[in-house]
Amino acid sequence: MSIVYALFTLIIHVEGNSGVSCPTPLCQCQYLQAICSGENLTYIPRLPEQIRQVTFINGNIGILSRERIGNLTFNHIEKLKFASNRIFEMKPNKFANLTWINHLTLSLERSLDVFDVRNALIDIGTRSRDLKKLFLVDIGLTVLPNDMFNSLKTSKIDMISLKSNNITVLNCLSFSDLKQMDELDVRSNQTTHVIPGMMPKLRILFLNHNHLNRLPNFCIDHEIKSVFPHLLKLDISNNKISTLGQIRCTPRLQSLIIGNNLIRVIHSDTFTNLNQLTRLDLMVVGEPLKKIEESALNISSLKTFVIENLT
Ligand SMILES: *[C@@H]1O[C@H](CO)[C@@H](O)[C@H](O)[C@H]1NC(C)=O
Ligand SMILES: *[C@@H]1O[C@H](CO)[C@@H](O)[C@H](O)[C@H]1NC(C)=O
Ligand SMILES: *[C@@H]1O[C@H](CO)[C@@H](O)[C@H](O)[C@H]1NC(C)=O
Ligand SMILES: *[C@@H]1O[C@H](CO)[C@@H](O)[C@H](O)[C@H]1NC(C)=O
Ligand SMILES: *[C@@H]1O[C@H](CO)[C@@H](O)[C@H](O)[C@H]1NC(C)=O
Ligand SMILES: CC(=O)N[C@H]1CO[C@H](CO)[C@@H](O)[C@@H]1O
Repeated sequence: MSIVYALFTLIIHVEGNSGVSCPTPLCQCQYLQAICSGENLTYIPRLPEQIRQVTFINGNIGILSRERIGNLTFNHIEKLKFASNRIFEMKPNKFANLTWINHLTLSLERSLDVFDVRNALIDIGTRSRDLKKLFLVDIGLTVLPNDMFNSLKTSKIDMISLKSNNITVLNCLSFSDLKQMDELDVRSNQTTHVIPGMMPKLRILFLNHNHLNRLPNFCIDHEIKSVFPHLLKLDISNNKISTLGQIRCTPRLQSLIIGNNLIRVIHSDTFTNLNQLTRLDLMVVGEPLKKIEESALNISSLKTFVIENLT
């Protein structure tokens, strides 16, 4: 039965697509990729069969619905990107039939409602297990609903970028059901607080260009357990951190980028728990940094140390 069904859909698929050529000048197609753009991009056109990656940029799409996205269901779309298409509404189920998606990007769609975005993730999460990378960049996110990413817990998601939004509180509990998360990028937001939440495989965390005035707490369970036991790289530069205590609960940290904060003194015990640190970047700590206490930089694993403008 399932073989018959598979053959049947295959035949429909092949027939359905044969002879569809690239809808120029709306789109440019090259090998597996199509890029569609411009003022005349008010709908989603049908694309040649081989297309697996599609970008819609600088269009005027307005509303995304299942009907309007229907033309994409003839392709095996793996990477889908919408950037600056004046999308202001996303109807339920729009992505439900796109079961091969592994990269999704929504960027510069500043009129989107956060609940529409959450529902889009539900569409994808409930149908596709393949989603690996999610980019929600510069779409005006401020407060994330607690269940924002819940639907992705059965997916293979390993990277989320929330770059260039206006998120003030980063609640890591929102990600703790996503067991494969390797990288989280929250740079260029307005984050003042990070709520700790276990992310057992997280290796890379970007928190640079935010409004943090202290280093987040990476410890739970009475300060003995790390929330990010595998964190290798932390970029927390360009914040408003004025004092650094002893950095704790990041046992595997190899690269710490901490420049451009308001730190005045680096105390001798600051890095003593970082036994695997190989790169420390204090670039342009500049004006405020007056003193590095003796032996603070006595880190035997250190290979690269960057500093500038120490007065
Ligand atoms: C959009 O379509 C109109 C009418 O077909 C055409 O005159 C115009 O050149 C198109 N604009 C672009 C950017 O392709
Ligand atoms: C699907 O694509 C065809 C051809 O590109 C177009 O004429 C049609 O309007 C599209 N359908 C929708 C629902 O946008
Ligand atoms: C999309 O999926 C629905 C069921 O979820 C189905 O009825 C519909 O025919 C599908 N559309 C296409 C174009 O495959
Ligand atoms: C985000 O913050 C910037 C700078 O403060 C502001 O100009 C912009 O309007 C804010 N956007 C939203 C969606 O709140
Ligand atoms: C540097 O640390 C080592 C042990 O890690 C210690 O033996 C040594 O005395 C320290 N040197 C200074 C100058 O503090
Ligand atoms: C501190 C910081 O860089 N905040 C940025 C967050 O992202 C918005 C863009 O959405 C910028 O305007 C802010 O400057």
